[in-house]
Amino acid sequence: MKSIVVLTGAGISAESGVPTFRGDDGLWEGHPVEDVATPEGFARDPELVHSFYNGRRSKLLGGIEPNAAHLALARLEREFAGDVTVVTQNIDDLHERAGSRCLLHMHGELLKSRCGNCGTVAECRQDLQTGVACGCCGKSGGLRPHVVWFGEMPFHLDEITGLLCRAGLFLSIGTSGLVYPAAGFVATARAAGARTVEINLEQSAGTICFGESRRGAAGELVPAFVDELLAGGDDAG
Ligand code: BJW
Repeated sequence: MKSIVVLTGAGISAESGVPTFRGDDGLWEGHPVEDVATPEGFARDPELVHSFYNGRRSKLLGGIEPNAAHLALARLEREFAGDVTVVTQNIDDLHERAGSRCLLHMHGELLKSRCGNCGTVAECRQDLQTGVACGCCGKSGGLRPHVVWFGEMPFHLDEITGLLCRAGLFLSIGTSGLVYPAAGFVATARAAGARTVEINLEQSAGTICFGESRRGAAGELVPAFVDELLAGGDDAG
């Protein structure tokens, strides 16, 4: 029995009301990406970066819910006879709230903070500010969102590479294919012999790399594809 690796991006959470990054009304709107998603931007203006993430955290905690695509992936993990791992670029917690358990957050988690002084990662459901002290080392000024910015090393890469090399199916959902190393996962999986399927509203920068592309909203296409996989019409099973 082969395994399935699912890569998700901002598009899977769009129907839950979380803006994507690169859409017309995307998350970067009003902010050059270098100001809010690089270590240099944080060093230059930590309050701006905190306010960007504080706004997203309070929105996430204020009524955003998983949608049909998140729920379908959790069902796939429960009911598929082989292993299913979701690798998400998203920092929201919608996959875990939907019930996914085998889940890797390669770009970190919005509901965690990390101390730049002692490295402690802690749950964080409140606003962060530069004056907040770390609960572990007691120093203030070092806390930052536990996320991966441009120029930083994503998390779990060795484990993800191993999974891609053993996958029977690589499914990519709602990602632009612009940001590496995630954008290169399809090539790794394909070289290892996996079936590769993309689900996206539009053509992405990575579409050409996939064996199959399905166009439309994740909330409709993911449940339908999961039904297909569980009915056994798939060569990963
Ligand atoms: C729907 C939908 C619906 C909408 N249904 N679909 C030159 C070449 C190659 C690489 C580089 C380069 N120069 C620099 C780099 C490296 C750099 C990089 O990739 N830059 C590119 C911009 C060129 N990468 C890095 O720095 C990474 N680290 C790194 O490389 O370390 C060194 C290394 C070396 C060797 C091996 C491994 C590593 C780190 C990248 C960190 C990215 N961080 C962010 C912020 C995270 C925290 C936060 O959330 O604020 O991650 S940036 C942002 O982009 C976020 C996302 O996870 C990521 C990807 O965005 P995503 O998910 O694709 O969203 P969108 O908005 O772009 O697209 C949404 C898609 O959904 C669209 O296609 C829509 O059509 C679709 N959609 N609604 C289905 N309802």
